[in-house]
Amino acid sequence: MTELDVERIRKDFPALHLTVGGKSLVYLDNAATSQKPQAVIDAVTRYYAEQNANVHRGVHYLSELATDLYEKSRKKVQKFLNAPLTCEIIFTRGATEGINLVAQTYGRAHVGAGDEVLISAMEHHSNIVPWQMLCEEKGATLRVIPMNDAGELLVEEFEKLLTPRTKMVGLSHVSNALGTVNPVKKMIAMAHANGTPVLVDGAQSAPHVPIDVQDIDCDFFVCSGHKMCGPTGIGVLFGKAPRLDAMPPYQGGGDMILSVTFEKTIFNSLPYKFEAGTPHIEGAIGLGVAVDYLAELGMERIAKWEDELLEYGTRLLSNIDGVRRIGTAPHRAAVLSFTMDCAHPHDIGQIFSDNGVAIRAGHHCAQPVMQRFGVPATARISLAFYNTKADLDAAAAAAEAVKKVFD
Ligand code: 7TS
Repeated sequence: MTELDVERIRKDFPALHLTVGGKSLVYLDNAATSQKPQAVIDAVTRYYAEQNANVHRGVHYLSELATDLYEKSRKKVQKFLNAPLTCEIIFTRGATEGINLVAQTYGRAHVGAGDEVLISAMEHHSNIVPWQMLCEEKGATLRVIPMNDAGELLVEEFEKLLTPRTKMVGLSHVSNALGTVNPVKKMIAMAHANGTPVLVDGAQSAPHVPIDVQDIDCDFFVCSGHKMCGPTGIGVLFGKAPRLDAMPPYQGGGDMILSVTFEKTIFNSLPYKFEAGTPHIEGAIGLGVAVDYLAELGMERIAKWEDELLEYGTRLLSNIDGVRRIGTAPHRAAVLSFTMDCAHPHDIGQIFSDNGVAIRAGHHCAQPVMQRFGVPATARISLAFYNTKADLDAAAAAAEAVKKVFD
């Protein structure tokens, strides 16, 4: 396997060449959102300049062109996730909307009073709150798979929590707060042995590791385009066709119907049943270009380079006195969360920013993770394939600057 030519790749990303406050930007907040390559920016601009029309309704040239581009993107995403069928790819606003869609359709139809929904202790709020809302509505109970002090899920506890009452499992593939890569394939097999479907939150895995929804055998998989070099406001829900087919629609409106009378509406087939209204056309087109871009670099190569960066960054941080790493599982991806004895994470984030280094500080929309580790917040470095060891050197220098100010 040849290695990534990171210096060449960086030329594709205009934002990586910005200066902030007179310093070259070092962008290490990729878990929040990734930067975009010129090809994606161009695709979005081209759509508005040369291809703009609504999809699935016009017989005129532009509408057919826009529809063709929109549907080609669906195929590209299908290939990227290795989904068996194109109609199993639903365009959403993002991972959050995908999870809400499943909770409100599959969940409402299958979870009843006394049932249980099982999620992990390291979920993002978007894979907690929709299930909590569903459980409250239905009189069901939300159960939580615990984790150890390294931030690894306790798989044997998961097995014990699976009972005939468990109607749904929601699992993050990679934790945004800890970086832990969860053994989803194994856990999905265990859930299936219990007759329970599994939704995998791939918001933090799809940008970093090869995804094969057939291999892991998940029932649902969600991800966000903006974390994968694509536009904001576009994401993907993969669902196994028989499950999606049996689910009621999420929203009603145009495009999701075959026929409407005041007495009765016949819903459209997959995937349109779940795409009510005018979709985010340029977002889907841009996402298609983004997944092509990632696939051309090669997700295996991306994962290998990011692993090398993660190891390098972990070593740098571990050598700084007073740094506590949060999330020390052996199998992690792209995320380095930490606290420092001398400063609050928000102050760390500010001083990093003063040094041109963009990281995130806060609870990362994973407050239960913060509670589990007894911290109010963490500072978080999160990587992408276009990052370099020099970026991590700059982060380490910024951490030393924090110590100078606060120690
Ligand atoms: N799931 C995980 C694991 C995430 O990390 C995020 C966003 C989401 C779901 C929601 O994605 P959205 O695109 O629908 O908003 N995580 C982060 C983060 O770590 N920092 O900012 C957003």
